[in-house]
Amino acid sequence: MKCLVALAALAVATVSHAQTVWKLATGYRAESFHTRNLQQFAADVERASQGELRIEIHPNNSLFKLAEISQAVQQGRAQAGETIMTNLVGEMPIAGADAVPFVARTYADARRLWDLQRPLIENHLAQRGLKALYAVPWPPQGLFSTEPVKSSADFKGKRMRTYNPATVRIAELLGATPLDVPMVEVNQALSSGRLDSMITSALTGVENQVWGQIHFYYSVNAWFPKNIVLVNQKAYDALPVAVRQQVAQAAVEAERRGWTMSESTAQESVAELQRKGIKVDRPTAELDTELKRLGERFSREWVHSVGNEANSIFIPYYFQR
Ligand code: PCA
Repeated sequence: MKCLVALAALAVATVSHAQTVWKLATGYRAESFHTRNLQQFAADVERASQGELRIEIHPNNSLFKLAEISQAVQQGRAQAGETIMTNLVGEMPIAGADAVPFVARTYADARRLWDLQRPLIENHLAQRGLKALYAVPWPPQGLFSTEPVKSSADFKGKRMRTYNPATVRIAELLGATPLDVPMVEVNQALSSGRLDSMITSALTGVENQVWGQIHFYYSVNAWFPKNIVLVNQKAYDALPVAVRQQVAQAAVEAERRGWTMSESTAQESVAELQRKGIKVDRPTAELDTELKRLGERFSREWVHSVGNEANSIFIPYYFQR
């Protein structure tokens, strides 16, 4: 009898602690700091919820390709995903705010920009049945080149790697030919001689071991693109209230931790490029002026195409410091 009662109690306990498993897709490598941060987030959630929610991470485009992730989460084909925020611009142009060149030049700027952008993004996501958990920037975007670059004339007719609409437009404005290459295929594209230059973080250069072909890195700190971690709202709402709070709390911590990881990775990566023989330099005065002018033109076009929401970020960003 005693044994039966114990068994029944065990069954009740098992039912009330039914485990939910979320699949979380990301387009970046398992070793990348964004993914390590995700692993920590998943571990925190599992521990806080005492195993009620387990988040299974599928890195490196293995479950869905980077470009498909937000749609897959929206359609519930994965419960959660991490993508680069600029992948959302087709549906919410304001997601491109962090890729407008020369707006945010420091981590503190990037933080202020995200604080202003966040409510707008959350609102657009909510209309699509999605919820933002947290966002973390990539280190600042610098210019890599196989040959020295003195001015914008050096890009004419050359092939520039792109990863979002903003980098495509920049390549066009520089007179280069844009070539879309996923982050995890940069090394391959360089090795097969398909690229002359690219704008991305020093970290992405390190992860792709670009030193075989790339010999120059100019720290132009052009912008801080962010990755965003999304969850399907229905999947979130299906969790017990306590678990929802644990997820939200772990997300706050993941965001804080991710920004710190990004900043320390930024410095380490530039040093690593240098150790591998890449010449790290500042842009020439001429290139610097040209890039700033390009940035202004890009900003004007961007504000014009996005409209009101762009102003609602940029006006406080520039005037309410
Ligand atoms: N790395 C990613 C996005 C921004 C970055 O620094 C990439 O190059 O695709």
